[in-house]
Amino acid sequence: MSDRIVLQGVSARGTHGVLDFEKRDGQTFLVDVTMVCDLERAGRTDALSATVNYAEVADDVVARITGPSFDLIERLAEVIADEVLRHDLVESVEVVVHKPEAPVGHPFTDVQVRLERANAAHVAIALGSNLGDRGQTLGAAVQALRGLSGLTVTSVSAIVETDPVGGPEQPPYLNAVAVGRASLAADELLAALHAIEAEHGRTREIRWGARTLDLDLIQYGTPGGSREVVSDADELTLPHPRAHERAFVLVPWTDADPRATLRVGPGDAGIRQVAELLAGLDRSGVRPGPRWEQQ
Ligand code: A4P
Ligand code: MG
Repeated sequence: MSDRIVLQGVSARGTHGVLDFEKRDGQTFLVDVTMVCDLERAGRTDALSATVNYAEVADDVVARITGPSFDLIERLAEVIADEVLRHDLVESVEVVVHKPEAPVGHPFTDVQVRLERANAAHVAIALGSNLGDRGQTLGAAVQALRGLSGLTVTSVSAIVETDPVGGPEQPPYLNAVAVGRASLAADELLAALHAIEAEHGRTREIRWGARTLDLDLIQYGTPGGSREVVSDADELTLPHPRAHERAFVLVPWTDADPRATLRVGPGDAGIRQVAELLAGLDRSGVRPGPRWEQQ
């Protein structure tokens, strides 16, 4: 694939840097984004919906430059790459962050960080625990997810404590959601999640009963995108059939990814913002949970 959209020199003031005055006074950052994507359909149809809107990408870049301060331009470049890769059409992206006013201590013309990232299926994984040391188990589970080859975890929610929904009488849960990009196929990812559950002493006696660790694959692939998997198979139902009605999934999911969407029915009309679905749910059983011990 050699088609590309190149957006160069998007600039704004930001407060990224290690030194106090950089965080206080700010300086100019410039960003170049090169998106590798198949542009033939856009070229044939002349439809904006068949391509990536570079004005939207520029908005996202500026929002990240002017957003929360990072110490490193490596981190700024990484979060910009994550943002660009939300567009399913983008197969890979190169991001360059320039910091021409960096405190280098000598005359210089530019310093830049350049990174390249490949796209994959965007996934959401729900974590739950209501037996044993729940916080410790969730932390270890996130570490195990980060260690999976074929999965890049891009964001993890805060932990929430939740009243149990369904099943026999059981203790309250800690829940969280991790989102990322998977090059593992959906069934391979589910098998990896089951292996992590098993490492944490999960046994399956009572469906919906208490458990040390539950890892559910909520969604595989962006709804409406080329990598989306929809399945009604018992061994792997996608999207997860109960996620849309569960505040204990949607609250942490919007925390990890405020712009997440979920398929609740067929076609484009069946794709909904997770934040919107959540607005219609009773959230009274979901409370802030403990801080992450480690992840
Ligand atoms: N399976 C099919 N689709 C999927 C999928 N998308 N992700 C199959 C994960 N697994 C999927 O799951 C049973 C079978 O579902 C697996 O063999 C898998 O191949 P399980 O984890 O063995 O059993 P489970 O967790 O008891 O069932 P399930 O259906 O995952 O239960 P839920 O719906 O997740 O409910 N209340 C609160 N507050 N917080 C919770 O986390 N969790 C549950 C479990 C109930 N109440 C809760 C919570
Ligand atoms: Mg489960």
